[in-house]
Amino acid sequence: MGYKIVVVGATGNVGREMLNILDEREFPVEEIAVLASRRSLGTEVSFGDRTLKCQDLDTFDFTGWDIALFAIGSDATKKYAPVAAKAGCVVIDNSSHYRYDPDVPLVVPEVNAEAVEGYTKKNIIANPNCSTAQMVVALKPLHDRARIKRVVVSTYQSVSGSGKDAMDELWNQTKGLFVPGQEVAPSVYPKQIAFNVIPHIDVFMEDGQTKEEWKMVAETKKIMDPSIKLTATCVRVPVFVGHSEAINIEFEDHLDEEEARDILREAPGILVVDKREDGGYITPVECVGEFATYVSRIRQDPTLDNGINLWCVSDNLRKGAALNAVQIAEVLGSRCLKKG
Ligand code: 11C
Repeated sequence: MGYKIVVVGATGNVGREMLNILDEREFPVEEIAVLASRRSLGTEVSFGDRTLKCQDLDTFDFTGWDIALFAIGSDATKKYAPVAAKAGCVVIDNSSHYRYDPDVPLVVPEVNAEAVEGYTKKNIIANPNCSTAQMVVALKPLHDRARIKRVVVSTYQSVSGSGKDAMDELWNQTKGLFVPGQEVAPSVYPKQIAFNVIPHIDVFMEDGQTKEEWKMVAETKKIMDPSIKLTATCVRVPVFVGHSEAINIEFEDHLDEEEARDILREAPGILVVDKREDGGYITPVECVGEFATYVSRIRQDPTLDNGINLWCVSDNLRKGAALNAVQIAEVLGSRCLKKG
């Protein structure tokens, strides 16, 4: 016996990955519906060896469905998630709309799986931002051992985080730079992304941080520990898929780099690739389509009493979005919505 699953936003980057991952992980699906906005009605998407036709989100009746994986923008989520939740269908939401709501758990299963049980207040569980998800997977086992005081993180985020139009902009702008007359002006991004980097993700806030940077702070505190101090600089890079992060961590207690490496090797969701030689680390193109969060370049920070540096890479459409949402559904199923 399986679950009746709805994927909302099934034609987008994340929605399609949700379908792939439900299939790859053999999630017990009894019935599945794929929903999209009216302009994508009838669009076909793949689910394993089946082809599914998108139905209208506006008129869909969520009654009798168990779990809805939402992968649509915040405004649409605000409108439709309460409709699904009220009909008794548990929403797992990938947008930022509910993340900071104290009545909605924000969950990364490797870190705070038990928080899923708080879904009952609103029938909604939030999925974190991609840059937070992979980082907390790497931070949690180290925090458990040596208590993190402060984190300084710089991100190198792929354009798929901004959606399909941004991937097209990188592709067309890159080609256009070599073909006179076919140059492509920035449109999704405020500056050229091809052969460039842009220190700006999401909107600017009053204090000079961007919202992406603020999210990393707020979400780490909610998922892991409110006492952790964190400062981030988030940068868009001309990579299609895969976010990378250079993370500097200051601990309360001393943590030797060898022990940090051993802890991370044993930690759930992590693969350590850390040979101190040419190519002995992971880059974003190598993590595409993978489930793991990769950690490389683990080393002592000699400028701190108790400091470690590391490099963390993951598929932002997977661990950063669709995979984490499916993992939440797995935990919800095994802890709260048992079938059979
Ligand atoms: C990016 N992290 O790479 C963003 C995408 O809050 O879910 C996801 C935004 C979010 O642009």
